[in-house]
Amino acid sequence: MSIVIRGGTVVTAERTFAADVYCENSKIAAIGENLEVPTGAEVLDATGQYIMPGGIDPHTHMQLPFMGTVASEDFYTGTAAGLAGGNTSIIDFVIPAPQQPLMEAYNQWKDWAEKSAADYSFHVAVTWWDESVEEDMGTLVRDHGVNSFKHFMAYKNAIMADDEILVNSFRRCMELGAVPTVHAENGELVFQLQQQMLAKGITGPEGHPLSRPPAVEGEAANRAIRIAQVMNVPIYIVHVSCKESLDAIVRARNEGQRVFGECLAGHLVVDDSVYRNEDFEFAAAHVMSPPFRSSEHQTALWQGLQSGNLQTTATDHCCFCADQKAAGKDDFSKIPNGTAGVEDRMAVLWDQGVNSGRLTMNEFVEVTSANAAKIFNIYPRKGSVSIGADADLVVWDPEGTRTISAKTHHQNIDFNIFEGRTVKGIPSHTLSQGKVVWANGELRAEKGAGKYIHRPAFNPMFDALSKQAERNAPTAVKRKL
Ligand code: DUC
Ligand code: ZN
Ligand code: ZN
Repeated sequence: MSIVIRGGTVVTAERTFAADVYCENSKIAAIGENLEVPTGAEVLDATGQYIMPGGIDPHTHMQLPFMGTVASEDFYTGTAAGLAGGNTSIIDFVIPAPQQPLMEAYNQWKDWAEKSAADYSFHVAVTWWDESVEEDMGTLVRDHGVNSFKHFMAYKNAIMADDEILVNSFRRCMELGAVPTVHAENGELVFQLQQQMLAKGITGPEGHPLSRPPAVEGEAANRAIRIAQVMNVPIYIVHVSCKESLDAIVRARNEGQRVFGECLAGHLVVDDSVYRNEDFEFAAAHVMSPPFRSSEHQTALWQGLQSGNLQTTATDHCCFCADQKAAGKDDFSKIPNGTAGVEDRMAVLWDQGVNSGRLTMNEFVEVTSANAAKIFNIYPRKGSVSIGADADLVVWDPEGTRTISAKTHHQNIDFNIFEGRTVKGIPSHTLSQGKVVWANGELRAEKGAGKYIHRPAFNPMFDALSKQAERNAPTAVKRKL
């Protein structure tokens, strides 16, 4: 199976140049002008279009069992919808129930993900702690290509990781060469603020952001970053939604700490007025955590991306339909948290980022694929257009437009947080493993075609960190008796 993409302009994180791209056996085999290719190769005309690495969404939750229900999007429908939007890989989350062995949960998620239409990988959440967790983390890193572990600092009485778990797990991550990631919200504060809102009679979705103000996120982000500093391990903060968290990241980065930040397409363009809408279905459909914020936070997030203090964009794709959201009709704290976006992230980022001049095309590639590939150690196999890389590519039509709507999207959810937004700049074609899986509106996703991506432990970065720790190591004071 071979294909040549002719006449386009290649855009990578580093540069922009005119070239044909030839793919053979799922890999990029040649890049250059007027390439001579074997007869029989399929030809795709990309005149006037950009050839970029397919998107990597480093934060999705397909078919997640959560808050008494299960996310409506499964690994097939979700990855297929991603392909329609130019997204060719996801990193999803294995989330063990408290006391559930990590390996058991990992095997369960692997099983569910076999139907994926695009390549996928897993962060594994640490939701509890004992020696078996420590051991399983080692097995996951050594034998299963997991190099990142997730910690929910919120969701008290469910999957929340307290400071004891964070310290133990971060230390273990450092030993293993794995990156700890955190959902940064102070779970105790959220819990108590929820009770306060309900006691005041605030039971509707407007109570959701009131119980999760920016300070709640900023405190947790700062705490996680400082724990990581003491444990001498890098850290990745997922879905940074507000200035307070970003400030904590910037402070630590300015001090030389290795801190990475992700923001969501939704947080960049949707504001918190949605929670005050009188229509319960509309407001509840936007309930996700952390919540959408007021516009000054959006400005801060864009600045974070522009300055490089935030490196990745994601979606936290976690779909619940109206009948599922109705579980919180009389109590906002019971509305399943989650919104969709895996199909829309790239177009929203291009439309609001590149068309507005906030991001260059190369920066667009950085924040939609290359940086995630680097941080999670799958670069240049993913996130690049280079010889030997996986042939996961998007052919981007900068003149094409689409009006986003739940009526026409491919995501398995009855709502779209970007509803009615007309975006300019859309994928005309998506290639996964060298095969055209999206062609001018035709989705050719294949159930089970996606492959599991092994992500090796990140030893070079950790070697540097342990050298730094040795330099800074305290010594005992010799005292006279
Ligand atoms: N936030 C959500 O909105 N949904 C899933 C989990 C999370 O942290
Ligand atoms: Zn989260
Ligand atoms: Zn999430």
